Amino acid sequence: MGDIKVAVLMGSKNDLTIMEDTIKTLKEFGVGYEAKVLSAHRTPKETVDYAEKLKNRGVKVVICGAGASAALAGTVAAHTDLPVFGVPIDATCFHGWDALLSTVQMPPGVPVAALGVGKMGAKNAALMALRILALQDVKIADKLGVFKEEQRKSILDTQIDL
Ligand code: RP5
Repeated sequence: MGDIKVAVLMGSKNDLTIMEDTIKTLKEFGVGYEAKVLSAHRTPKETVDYAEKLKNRGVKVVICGAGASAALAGTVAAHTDLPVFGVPIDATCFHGWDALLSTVQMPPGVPVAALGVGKMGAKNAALMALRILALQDVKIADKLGVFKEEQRKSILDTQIDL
């Protein structure tokens, strides 16, 4: 897969059932990624250390999935200049509302781009990362074009007689 272009973080190994959709999409496009479990609350020093080194390692985009009082994306965004996407995860009795609000409601000056809750957000986070990479990589841009066309056809193929 070559160089690591996208870092995929999650606050718990239990988040992998959602974040595997991010990883699957990046794999399908053949983009180099690194997946890691790091918690803003439970491994704060390691999270900051990891975030601070990302840019010099050549990583271009960061995707963070977290549930509950989801601080992972915000913490990473505070410690890197790279674009950071947050995927809120349904992990508590609040069914993702807690993580959504934590992720989307960042103070001005520390941007996190929040995706939808759960698997749809996980997949779209990968697609957004690919769109950013595609600005400077024509191969990824071409693959995104093919993906879009296949998606269009698959919807048209599901028509039913009414
Ligand atoms: C968050 O707390 C994690 O991202 C996870 O979604 C949630 C619960 O963590 P576990 O108890 O499953 O490790 O930090």
